[in-house]
Amino acid sequence: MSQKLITFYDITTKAKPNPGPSPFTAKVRCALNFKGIKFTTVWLEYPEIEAECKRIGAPPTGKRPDGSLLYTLPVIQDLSTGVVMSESNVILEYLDKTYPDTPKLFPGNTLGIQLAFDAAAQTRLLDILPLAIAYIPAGLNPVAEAHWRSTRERQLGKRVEELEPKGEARVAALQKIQASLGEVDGWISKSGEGKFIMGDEMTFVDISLGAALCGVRVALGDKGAAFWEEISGWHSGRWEQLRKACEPYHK
Ligand SMILES: N[C@@H](CCC(=O)N[C@@H](CS)C(=O)NCC(=O)O)C(=O)O
Repeated sequence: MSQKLITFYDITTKAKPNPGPSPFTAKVRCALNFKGIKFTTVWLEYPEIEAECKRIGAPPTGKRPDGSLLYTLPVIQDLSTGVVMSESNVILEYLDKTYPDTPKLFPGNTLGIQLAFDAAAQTRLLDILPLAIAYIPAGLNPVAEAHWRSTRERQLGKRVEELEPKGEARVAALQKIQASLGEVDGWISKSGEGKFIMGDEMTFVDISLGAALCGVRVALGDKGAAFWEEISGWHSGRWEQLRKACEPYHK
């Protein structure tokens, strides 16, 4: 595969040319690199996403609270097949089927079981959000920050900074995160000594979790480094190890 077959739409942040904090675009970026599929990135600011998705025919992925269609990234356009797709897990499934000679995200018959595992694990990871979300706006360009805040804060009914627990509430939130991640660590540990859910072989679940952790680390930046240090010390270093395993693909 010498030509760049895939156009990959990702979200611009101040981290550019490095990727930003979106766990969903990170998942597709990591999967493309893991598979060695050549791609070019089109970077979009948040307010540009809807118009560009409509222009290229990328389907909406949901609805906003007011009932209007929601267009999100990641999106890929595959120049070899003409396919334009949104929805990260659907994209990964497509890449595995369309490029069978590249490393497998879903080896054997593991598609269903891995999707189910990931869905359960991601709900546990979401507990991190209240402690990380307030760091995201600092990484966005002004035009994107206004859009990002207005969509999120309208839904939340408060500023994202107000979500961050303080004092005793923070201690309790950290305990909850540790317990939730502990559950996931327990499940992965059942697979044996290897770093990954399938032992030594990296597959979809590891990329999905590792990419999300890469995103969290980017979101936290220097100001939130102490929180990441804390997470890194839990569960025999499981989370930093997963993040590090994905880091070479998060580029
Ligand atoms: N279920 C979608 C979720 C993607 C998603 O929520 N993307 C966010 C960025 S993290 C987005 O593009 N939001 C557009 C907006 O807020 O206008 C997927 O897995 O691809």
